[in-house]
Amino acid sequence: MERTLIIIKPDAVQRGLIGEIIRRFERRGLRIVAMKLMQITPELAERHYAVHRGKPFYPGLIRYITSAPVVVMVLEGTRAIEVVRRTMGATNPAEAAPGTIRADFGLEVGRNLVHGSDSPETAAFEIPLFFTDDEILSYSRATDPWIFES
Ligand code: IDP
Ligand code: MG
Repeated sequence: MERTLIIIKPDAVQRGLIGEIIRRFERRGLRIVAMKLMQITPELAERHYAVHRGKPFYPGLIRYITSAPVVVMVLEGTRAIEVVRRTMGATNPAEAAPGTIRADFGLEVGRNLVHGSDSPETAAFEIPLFFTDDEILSYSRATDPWIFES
């Protein structure tokens, strides 16, 4: 069972899309194991996006992600990292497949609504930036046997 970090970015929160985005992950069967509303500080943004430091879009990216509140979540499920990335769509909404979050609600790469960890290593790095161990819950749902085969 994999875990992945999701950020519902400032544009999605401002546009009233929190529920719509959570709904897509929830109905997929992914289990929410941590969730909060917060405003990302420049220090946290720089740690989270350290791999992009020095790129032309980096200053704008830090401004964007710190500009207003976000919802951060940890989702758990079978191949959760890949499933979430496919549900989000390609980084640039103009190139994302129809039916994905980024294609259905976005137009530009700098306003692409949602973040999801891109690998198990990235998820292991990102999750502790946003959540302490005791903020991540272990629980089962009555529906789990109808979603997970074993
Ligand atoms: P990802 O979010 O799909 O993993 P990354 O390449 O890791 O995409 O880029 C991180 C974020 O930086 C993107 O989600 C997007 O918000 C922003 N970004 C990436 N490339 C560009 C760009 O060329 N212009 C503006 N923003 C960009
Ligand atoms: Mg990325």
